[in-house]
Amino acid sequence: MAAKKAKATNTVALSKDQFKDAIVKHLRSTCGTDEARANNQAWWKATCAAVNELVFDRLTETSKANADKDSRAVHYLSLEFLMGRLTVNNMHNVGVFGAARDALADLGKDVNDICDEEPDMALGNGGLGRLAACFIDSLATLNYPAVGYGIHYEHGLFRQEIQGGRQIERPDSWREYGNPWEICRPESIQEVPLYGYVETVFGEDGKMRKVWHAGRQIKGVPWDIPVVGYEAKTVNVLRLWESKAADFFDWDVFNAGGYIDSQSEKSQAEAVSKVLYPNDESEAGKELRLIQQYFFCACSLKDIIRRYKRNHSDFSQFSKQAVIQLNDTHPTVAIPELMRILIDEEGLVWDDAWKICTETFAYTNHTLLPEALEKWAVYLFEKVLPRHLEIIYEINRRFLEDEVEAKWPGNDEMKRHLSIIEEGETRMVRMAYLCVVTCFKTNGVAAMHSELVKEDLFPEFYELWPERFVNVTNGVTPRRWLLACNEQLANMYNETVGTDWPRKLDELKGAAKFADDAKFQKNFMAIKREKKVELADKIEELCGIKVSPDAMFNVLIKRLHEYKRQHLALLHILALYRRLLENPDYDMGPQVFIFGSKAAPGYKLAKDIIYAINKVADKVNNDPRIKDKLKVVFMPNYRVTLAEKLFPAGDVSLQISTAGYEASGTGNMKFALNGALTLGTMDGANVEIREEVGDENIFIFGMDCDEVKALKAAGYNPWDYYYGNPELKAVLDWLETDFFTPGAPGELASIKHSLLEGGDPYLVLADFESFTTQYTAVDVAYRDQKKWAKMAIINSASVGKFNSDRSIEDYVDRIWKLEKVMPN
Ligand code: GL7
Repeated sequence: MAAKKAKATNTVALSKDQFKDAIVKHLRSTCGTDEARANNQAWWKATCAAVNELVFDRLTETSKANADKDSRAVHYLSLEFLMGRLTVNNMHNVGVFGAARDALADLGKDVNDICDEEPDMALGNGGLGRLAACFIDSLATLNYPAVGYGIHYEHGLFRQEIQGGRQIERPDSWREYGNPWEICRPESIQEVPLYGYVETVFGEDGKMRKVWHAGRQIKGVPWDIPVVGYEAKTVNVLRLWESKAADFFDWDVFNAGGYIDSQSEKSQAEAVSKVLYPNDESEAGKELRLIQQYFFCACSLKDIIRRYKRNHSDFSQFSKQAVIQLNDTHPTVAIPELMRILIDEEGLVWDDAWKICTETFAYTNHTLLPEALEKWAVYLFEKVLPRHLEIIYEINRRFLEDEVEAKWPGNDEMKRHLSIIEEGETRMVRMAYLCVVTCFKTNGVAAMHSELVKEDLFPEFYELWPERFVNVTNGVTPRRWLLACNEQLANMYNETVGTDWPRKLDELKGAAKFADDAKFQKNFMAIKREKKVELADKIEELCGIKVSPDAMFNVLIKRLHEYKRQHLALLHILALYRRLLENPDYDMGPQVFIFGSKAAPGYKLAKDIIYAINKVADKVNNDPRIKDKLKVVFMPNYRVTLAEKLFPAGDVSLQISTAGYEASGTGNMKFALNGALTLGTMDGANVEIREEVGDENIFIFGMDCDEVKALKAAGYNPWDYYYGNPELKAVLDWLETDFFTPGAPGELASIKHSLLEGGDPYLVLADFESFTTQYTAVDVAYRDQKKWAKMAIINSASVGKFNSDRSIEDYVDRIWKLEKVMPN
């Protein structure tokens, strides 16, 4: 096995001594210091530079091979890439982690301390952005030609501080002191027009043309982040655009003494890539956000076309060479932009341009939440992108008059219903409709979600074009989410099933036959305990709370949203606390509830829920009466780096969204892979996890999607549940007292009100009883450690399907039709 691993990497990897020399060299030549004076930051940068010697060579080789072969490539357009840290992952992928660790140790440094210097690259909000990061890792690992395109935000997702139990948002500055992984490419700068008006002109040939006279130009500067495939020769690129003023400096204004004025254009232009919008699953609805979307689509399309033109003199082969995947509707404006380029700049006729667009674009839907389905006011489009609005109108006219009319003749109501333009007081562009009308494929992200996309979200479009709708179940990269974050379990698997599993995750299945083996169970649970000890230390360091690694760790980590139902878990905690107070001998094993979550800054109730968790935690953790049987922890600033500590340490993975609302989830996959048992609803990918691990190795509770729909249709009344369950009533009423907020009654009341007067839109009260009942079963199961070990092993060994490499192969097979270019 060891020989096999060496063979895969020894052509390029460095030995420990070579690595040591490289670090020392870079301390001097790259960082301008030496071993005696360098601080950890310099050691980190020198280490990255040493890794980059391998990475950059492969990057150049990959792009040369792609150019030489003129290969078809996927262009993954995403407003978010939640990369986290890159150093450890890149070391693993390039095959030098061991050499680097040993080299640093020889130099008196601990690899973990050095890698801890790296700030998270948090250019995303949550699951959607992290999925994009996993996908580009898999694309490189599988040697597929691919480019990720996004925005080089100066500030990523805000840093969360907790003060007095409340969330405070602080700016994130991930590249304040430079980032060794990115390369600026001034040779590929693009200009982006904005605002202005459209003129109709007639050429000498009598043909009509449209000319967009832009009111402003901004510049897009590309920054490339290498994306290293695991034990693969491919290094792809994530290209992120930074906005700059087109004329960097207005000298006339400056010379006339107007320094401030000359700076204002600069700062306006730079505002475009300044911050990531922190809204998760809700529409941002701001002019700047539309400009962000257009800015990165325009830059990316110009880049794609520039590359295409190196080998082609017309557009006849364009859709054979390029497939563009729209990661949700955020990059939809790329559609009218490509039409504009082809017609206005390249001189194609409408039908030819349209054919190219419909063969080039594909769209992934990531949510059914109505508030997350983007709509842009027509007047805003008219102001910022006047030519694009004309194009959208024309796409819509042809769609309604040709396709809708043919299918539903004379049906004006249907035309109104399916129109890309929504009529009303403020006319709106429905971006998802524009996607479905244009794209050759529309996919959902889990089997159940893809069915709902067809049945509930786009039923008429599905009737029109059933062949366009496909499913691609999400996945996660096992390199980051097992190999790099859980070295102990990774090593155990190396010894049990060999070392191919980081690519072929199905191989873990080989470990399932040891699920009953006492020795294997002991080792597996010892590793879990080790990861729990590590997490307990972190909890004490960050929160000052002592938790026992022998307690059951229940973990709920994801963005805060009512549909994700963190408050359902909170009500359950209150119920347990109450039971313990009423009966100190109440029979339960010691339990720790661990939350990690950011709330969108403007989402009041979400922030109230964070506050409530912290207030309940204060009380519960310091109540001697319950003898440490229950602990509640809210870990501040949940992000990829913290997630890497939490997933390996979880015993119970809470996936408790209202059925039908969580499109997929990906944390559910990371937990199962690391041996946690899911307590979840029949929602998103939970459904498929259950299929893989078996009904007896997962705890399902609550209503399924059909039951949710039926209850809503019948008229849901949360008061029935309030009056029907005395324990539920008691814990809800508790929130109104000052028990958790001494001297300030009512501070937690907004949660109760949202669940009663507010109508409880996500059916928290309806699922409460089933949740608490199932939790008792989880507690009982956990106390039988042999049984639990068996279930945990089966979970970890059975989730090979959720490798993001499999997702990518599905995309390639069903949508992208790519061929591998680099040899392995
Ligand atoms: C999301 C879904 O909510 C989540 O269930 C899914 O796993 C993820 C990736 O497909 O996409 N949709 C969405 O808008 N966000 C998500 O995380 C922010």
